[in-house]
Amino acid sequence: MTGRHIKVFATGGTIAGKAGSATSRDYIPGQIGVDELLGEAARLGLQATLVGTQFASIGSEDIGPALWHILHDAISGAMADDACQGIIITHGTDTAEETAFLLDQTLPTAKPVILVGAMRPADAVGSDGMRNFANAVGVAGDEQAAGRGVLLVMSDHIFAARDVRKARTEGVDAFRGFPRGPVGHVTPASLEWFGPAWRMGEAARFAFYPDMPRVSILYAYAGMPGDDVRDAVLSGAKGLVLAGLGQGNAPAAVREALAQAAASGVPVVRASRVDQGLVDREPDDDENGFVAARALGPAKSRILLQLLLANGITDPIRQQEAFDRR
Ligand code: DAS
Repeated sequence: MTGRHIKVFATGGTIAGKAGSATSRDYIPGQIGVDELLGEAARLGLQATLVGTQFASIGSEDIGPALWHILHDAISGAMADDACQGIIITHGTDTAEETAFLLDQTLPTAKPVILVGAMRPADAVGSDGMRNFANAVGVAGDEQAAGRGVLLVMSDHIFAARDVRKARTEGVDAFRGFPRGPVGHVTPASLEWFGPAWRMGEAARFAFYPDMPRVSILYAYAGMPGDDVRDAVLSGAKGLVLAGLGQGNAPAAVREALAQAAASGVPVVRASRVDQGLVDREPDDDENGFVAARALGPAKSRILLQLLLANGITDPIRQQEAFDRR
C-alpha cells in the first residue's frame, strides 16, 4: 500500500468480532487481530500505508481509565511523529462516544483522530466492519479532517465526538449526532465535508490525567428518593451527574439533596435521561450551584466533569462555560 501514513490502534469490539457462523446471533468481540484486519484491508486497494498496534482485544464495555491512558500516550506519540498523518482507533460501539469525547478534549486538533467500530461481527452476513474501516481510512487520510477534533465514522457518516451518541442497540445505522447531525459523508469512493473545520490549530482543552476523580451518574425516575444522592456521596463520589427527567428535572427531595451536595463541595451537573434536547440553565441553578449539561448527555457530562475536577476547575461558572462550549 502507498499513500498517507496512518497508524491503526486496535482495542477489539464487534469490528474485530466473530460469530463462527454468518447467521448466528451471538458472537465474541475482539477475535480478529489488527494484522488480520489490515491484511483484509490491503485487499481493498486503499490508498494508504497502514501500521497497526494491538492495545487490547476487548468489548468496549470493559474500556476505562487504564486503556484510555495507553491510547492517549500512543496518540500523543503519533501526533509528534512527522511520518504519521492520521490515527485510527478501532473500538467497540458501546462506549465509543466516551473514548472519543475524552480524547477530543485532551488532544490537540492537529491531525485526524478517527474512531471506528461495527455493529455486526466480521463473519456476519452484511457485516459493516470493513466498509466502516475503509471509510475511516479515507477520513484519516484526508487533510481536511484535521481541525475538527476527534471524529467517529460509522455507516457512511462522520460525526464529531462532542455530538455523537449511540442511539440504537441494533442495526448498522446506530449513531446520531446532537445537536449537530453528521459533519460529513464518506464512502469507500467519496468524501464530502458539510462545512469548514471549526477547531483549526486548537491545543488540548484539558490536561489528561490517568486517575480522574470519581463522578457518579444518577438516573432519575418517578418516586426517586433523596437517599440515592446521599448514598452516592457517602460512597465517595466527588461529583454528580443527574440523568434527569425531561430538561434535567428531578423530584423535590432529590433536588434538595443535590443542592446540599453542591453546597458541600460536590459539584452537580443536570443532564437528561432523554436522548435528545438541550438542558439549559434555569433560575434555581444559581442558587443551588448546579451546572446545566446543555447538549451533552449524561455519559459525556460525567467525563467533562471529571476533566474539570482533575484540572482543578471547581468554580461552577467556569464549569458552565466548559459545558456551553462547542
Ligand atoms: N461488544 C460491544 C462493544 O464492544 C458492541 C460493539 O462493539 O458494537 O462495545
